[in-house]
Amino acid sequence: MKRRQVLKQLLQTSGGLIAASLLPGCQLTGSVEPLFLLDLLKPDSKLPEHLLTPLSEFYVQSYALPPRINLDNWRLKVTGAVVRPLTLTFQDIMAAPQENFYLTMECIGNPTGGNLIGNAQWTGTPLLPFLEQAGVKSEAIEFRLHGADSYETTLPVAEVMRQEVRLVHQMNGEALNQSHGYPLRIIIPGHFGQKQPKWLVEIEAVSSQKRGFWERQGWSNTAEIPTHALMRQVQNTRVWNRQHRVHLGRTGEIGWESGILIAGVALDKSSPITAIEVSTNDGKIWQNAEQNQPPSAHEWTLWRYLWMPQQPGNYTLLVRATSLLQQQRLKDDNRMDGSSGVLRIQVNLQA
Ligand SMILES: Nc1nc2c(c(=O)[nH]1)N[C@H]1C(S)=C(S)[C@@H](COP(=O)(O)O)O[C@H]1N2
Ligand SMILES: [Mo]
Repeated sequence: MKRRQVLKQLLQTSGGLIAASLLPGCQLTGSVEPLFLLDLLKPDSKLPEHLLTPLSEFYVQSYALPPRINLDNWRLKVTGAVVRPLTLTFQDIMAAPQENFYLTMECIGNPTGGNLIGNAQWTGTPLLPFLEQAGVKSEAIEFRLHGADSYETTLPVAEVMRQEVRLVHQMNGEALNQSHGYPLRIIIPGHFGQKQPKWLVEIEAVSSQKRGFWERQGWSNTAEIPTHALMRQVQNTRVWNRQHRVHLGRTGEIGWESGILIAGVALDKSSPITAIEVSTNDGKIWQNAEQNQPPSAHEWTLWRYLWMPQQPGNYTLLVRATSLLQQQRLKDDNRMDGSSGVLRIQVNLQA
C-alpha cells in the first residue's frame, strides 16, 4: 500500500490525524508506517509473554503540535472540588514509588485492523495517593484532565480513583518523548487513547458533566475498549487493512504446502481473552488459535494459527476474540465507539 493511500485512509477515519494534518509543518512520522512484523514464524517456539512496539513505530495521535515544556516551570495541579488544592513539581511525583506495567494503547479512531495501536512498558506512580492528599469532595462527579496543549477529556470520579491509574513518565524504559507527552501523561486502563492525556498539567474535580475535545465531536464518552482481535501477519506478510491481498506460492521456504502461519493480537477493556478463533473460509468454520496469557488484561494477547490448506485458490481469512466479558461482533455497529468488527483478509494460493 502506498503511503498516500494509507494517509487517505487514516484521514477518513480518525481523530487526531485530521486536525494534525491540516496544520502546516506538522509531521506524521511514526504514525503511518505498517506494524512491525511479529517474529512468530516458528510454530515450535513459544509465544512470548510480552511483545513491545518499538518507540520508533509507536503511533502518535495529537490534535495539535506537541507543546514544548520546560521541566523547571512545569507543574501538575489538582484543582476544583478538593479540600486541599495541590501544585506538584516533577520531583514531587518522582519521589513517590514508581512501578513498571504493560499496557496497550489504541486510538478509538483506529479502523478495523488498523495501525493506531501499540504496546509498551510504562513507568509511573499511582495517582490515588495524590487525590487522597487533595481530598476529593463528595460533590465531585467527574475529573477533567487537561493537557498543556489545551486538550481535555473527562471521566467519572470512580474511574480515575482506581489503584491502576498512574502518572507516567517513561515508555519502554525511556523518558516520554515530546510526541508521547513529555514530561508526564496519565494512563487510565480500560479506555482508548483519548482518555490518556499527554503533557498533563491539571486534574480538576468538578460537580458538573462536560465532554472532552474528541467526545464533543461525537466520539464515545466512555471510550471503553471492546473485545477485539487484529490479524497482523500472514506468513511473512504484514496485513492490517481491508485492501490486503496476500499471494503465496505452493513450495519454497514460505510456500503454502508446508502450512501457513497467521498471527496477530487481541485486546479487551479489562478481562482476559479466553479464545481466539480463526476462519479460513469466510466464517463458515472457526478453529481455535494458540494464544499467550499476558499477566495484565490491559496488555494485548498474542495469538497464532497454523493453517494447512489442501488446495490452491482464493481464501478469506477472519479472526475473532472472546473475553470473559464478550465475544467480538462480526460487523462494526458504531465506529464512534471504536472499531471492533472483523477484518477480512484475502489470500490467493497459487497452484
Ligand atoms: N494532551 C493530549 N493528550 C492526548 C491527545 C492529544 O491530542 N493531546 N490525543 C489522545 C489520543 S486521541 C490518543 S489515541 C492518545 C495517543 O497517544 P500516543 O500519541 O502516545 O500514541 O493520546 C491521547 N492523549
Ligand atoms: Mo485517539
